[in-house]
Amino acid sequence: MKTTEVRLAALLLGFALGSATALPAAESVQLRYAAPAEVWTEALPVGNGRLGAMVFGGLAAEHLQLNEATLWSGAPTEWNNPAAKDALPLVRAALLAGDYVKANELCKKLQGPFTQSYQPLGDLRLAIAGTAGATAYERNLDLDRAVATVRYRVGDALFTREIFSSFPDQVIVVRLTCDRPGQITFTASADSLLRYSAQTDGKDTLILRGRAPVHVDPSYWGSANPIRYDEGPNPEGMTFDLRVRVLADGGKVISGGSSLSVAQSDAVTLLISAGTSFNGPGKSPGREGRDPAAEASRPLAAAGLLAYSELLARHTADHQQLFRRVALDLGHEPEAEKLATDARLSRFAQGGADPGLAALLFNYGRYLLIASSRPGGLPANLQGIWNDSMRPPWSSNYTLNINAEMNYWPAEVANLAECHEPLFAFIEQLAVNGHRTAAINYGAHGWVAHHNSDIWAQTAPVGNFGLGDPMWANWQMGAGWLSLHLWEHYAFGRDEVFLRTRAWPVMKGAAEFYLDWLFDDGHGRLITAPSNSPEIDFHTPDGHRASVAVASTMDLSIIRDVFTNCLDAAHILGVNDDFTARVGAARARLLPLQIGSRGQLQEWAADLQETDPHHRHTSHLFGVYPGREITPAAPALFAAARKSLELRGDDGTGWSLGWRINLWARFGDGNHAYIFVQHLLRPVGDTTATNYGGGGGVYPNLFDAHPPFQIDGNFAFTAGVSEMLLQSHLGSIDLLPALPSAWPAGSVRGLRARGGYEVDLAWAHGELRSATIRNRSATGPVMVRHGAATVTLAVAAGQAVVLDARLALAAAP
Ligand code: FUC
Repeated sequence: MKTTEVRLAALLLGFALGSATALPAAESVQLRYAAPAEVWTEALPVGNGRLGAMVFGGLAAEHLQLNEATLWSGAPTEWNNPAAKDALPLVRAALLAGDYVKANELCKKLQGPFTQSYQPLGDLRLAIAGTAGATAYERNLDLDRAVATVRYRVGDALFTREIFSSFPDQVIVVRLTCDRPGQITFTASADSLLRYSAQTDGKDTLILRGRAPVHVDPSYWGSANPIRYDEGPNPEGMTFDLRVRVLADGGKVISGGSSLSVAQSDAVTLLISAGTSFNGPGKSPGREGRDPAAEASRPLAAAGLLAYSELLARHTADHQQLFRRVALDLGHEPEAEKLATDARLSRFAQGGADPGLAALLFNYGRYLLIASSRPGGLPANLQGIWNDSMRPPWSSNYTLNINAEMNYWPAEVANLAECHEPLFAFIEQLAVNGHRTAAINYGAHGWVAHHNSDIWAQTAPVGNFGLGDPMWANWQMGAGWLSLHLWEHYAFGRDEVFLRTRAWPVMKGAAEFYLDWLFDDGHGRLITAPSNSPEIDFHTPDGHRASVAVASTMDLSIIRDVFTNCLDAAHILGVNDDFTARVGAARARLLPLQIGSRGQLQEWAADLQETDPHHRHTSHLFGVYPGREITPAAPALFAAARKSLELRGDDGTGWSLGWRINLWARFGDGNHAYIFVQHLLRPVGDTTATNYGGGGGVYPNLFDAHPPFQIDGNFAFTAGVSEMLLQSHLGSIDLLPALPSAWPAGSVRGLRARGGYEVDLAWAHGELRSATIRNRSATGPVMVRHGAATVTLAVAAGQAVVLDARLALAAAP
C-alpha cells in the first residue's frame, strides 16, 4: 500500500461512545473435536482464575483433572543470603579484570533456595452407565460462553454434558442431561496425587481432604528425595479440601464409602468446590492457615441455592462482559472451518489457508487470561492454573526473566485490564519481600526480585545456595521488568489514583535498587555487574564459556525503562525531589547501547560471541518490545536491533515464537511476524519432552507448546496479533502497522491504545478502510498515524471519531 497517498480524515465527530457487540463467528470461538481426549494436552480447560478443570470428555469414563490456584508446596522460608554481600565485590573485581569464568563461579555464592511448586488438586471421575453403542460423539469448548460441552447419542436419546467454572459463584459446575427422562446413571469418585483421604457426608457430597508436600524440588533438578512431606506431629504444608455435591432431578442418589452414585435421574448438576489453607505469602499454611473445609463449603452452600439455569446465566454474563469487548475477523476459509480443531491445525501446517485459525488462537489467549487471572487471586503461573503433575515443568512457578511478564502482554491492549490486577497484587508482595533481599543480600535500598518466584513471593536468586548455574539463577532485573506492568496499566487506562497509590511506590522502589546497584565504570558511565542476558552464554576471549558479564543490554534497557517511566510518572504526579534528580542524573550516565561487529545490537557491553546464535531468548531486544527505548527515532540502534533479530533466526520455543511476533510487529514487518504466527500454530502432537532448541507450536487443545506446555506462548500470540494491528508506544496511535499479506481483509473491534482510547479497525485488499477512535479516559488531543499519514484528533470525553480512509479528505487540524 502506498501509505503516503492515504489521508486520514475525521469523517464524523461526536459519535456516541459504546461499540457494537455483534456475536462472534462460531469458527473463531470454538474448539471442536470428534473424539474424547486421550492425553492431558487434548483435554479442554475451564477456569475462573482459581478453580480450573481439564475436561477429557470420556464417554463411559469422564475425567476432570482439577486445580486450585493457591495449592502449592512449601511454606514461607528464609531465602535471603547474608554471605552474598561479601561475595559481590569479589564477583565485580573478577569481571572488571576480565575473568568471566571466575566471576561465574563466585556468583554461586549469591544464591538462595529453589522456589516451591504449583500442585495438582485432584481428579474427579464419573463412571457413566448406558454409553454402549454411542454415536455422533462431539466435544467442544465455546470461548464465547466459556462452557465445555460433550454430546452423543445412544439410540434416539441425546446426551449432553456441560462444564464451566464460575467466577461469580466460585464453583465448577457439571450438568448431565438427556432428552429422555430417567437416563442419567453414574458413579462419582475423586482422588489426588497428593496425600489425601476421601469420604462422603452420607448424603450428597463427596469430600476429599489432603495435604501438600512441605518441599518439592524443581523438575529439572535431579535429587534422591524430590517430594518431601512434613511427617512431624504438627506438620507444615498446605492443607486442602475438595467437595463435590450432587444435585439430582429425580432418580436416586446413593452414598457409598467414598463415592456417590446416581441412578436414573432426569438430569444432574455437580457442584465442585475447593479451598486451601493458604493465608497469604507470609503465613505458615500448616499452622496459621485458613480452614480449607470452610473455604470449600461456603460457595458450595451458596451455589446450591441457585438453579442450574441461574448458575449458567450468571457465569456467561460475567464472562461475556470481558470476552465480548474485543472481536477479530481475519477472513474465512469454509473448507477449513468445518473441520475439527486438530484437523484444522494439520491442514494449516500443510499450507492450507485458514486465517480464522489465527483468530481462534487470538481469542483463546483472551479466554485463557479470563480463566486464569481474576481480581483477588494469584497471577497466572507458567501453566496458568492447569497442572496435573506434582513436579510440573520448571515448578510451574513465576519465572520473571520473561514468562510471568509475557502472560500479561495482552492484558491491556486486548482490553482485559482487570485480569492484570492479580499480577499487581503479587508485585506489591514481591516489593515487600524484595526490600529485605536487597538489604540483606546486597546492602541496597529499594527492592529486588530475581529469576524465579512462587506463591510465597520468593525474591532471592535460586540455585540451592551455590548449586545453580548463574546463567539462569542470577539475574537482578525482576523488579524492573515487573514495574513496567504497573506503568502500562496507567498508560492505557489513565487512572491517576492507581499511578499515585500503587504504581509509584513499586516503580520508585525498583529504581532505588538500581540506583544502588549501578556503579561507575571508571569513565563516568554507569554499568551493572554481575550481569546476565538470560539464559545465554558466550565464548570468553580465552576460549571458555561463561554467562555472567558486565552491563548486558537487557540490564541497561530495563533500568532505562524504569528510570524513564519513573520520570514520566513523577511529571504527572508533580513529584520533583532528590529522588527524581538522582534518577535523571543516573539515566543520563547509563552506558549507551552499542552496535557490534556484525552490525547487531550488542548483547553485552563487550562485543562477545554468543554460543547459541539461535537462542530462544531475545533479551537484548527488550527496548523494542515490550519496552519503548529502541524506536525508529534512533535509526542506527533500531536497524542494529533488527539485525540481531535476523541473526536469531526464524524458529524457537513456543514463547520465543510469541515474542518474535511482537518484535517483528514493532519493526513494522507484518510478513515476517506472520512466519511466527504460522510456527506458533504448528501442531506438536503429544510431545511433552522439554525442547530448548526450537520446535514450539501448539497441542491439539491449542495450549502453547514450549514444549512442554507453557501458557506464555498463548498470551504472547494474542499480544502479537494485537501489535500487528495496532500500536501506541510512540505517543501516537498507529493503525495497521504490520498487516501481513495473508490477512488482506478483516476487522477488529475493541483493542486499547495508550492514552485512554479504544480502537476499531476495518481493512480490505490490504488497505485500511476505517478506524473508530473512542475516548474512554483520555484528556487532550492524540495523533493517529497510518504509514506516513497522520491526523491529530481531539476526541471529546465519552465520544468517538470515525476515520474513513477511502474518502481521502484533507487531514483535520
Ligand atoms: C526460562 C526459559 C525456559 C523456560 C523456563 C520456564 O528458564 O529459558 O525456556 O521458559 O523459563
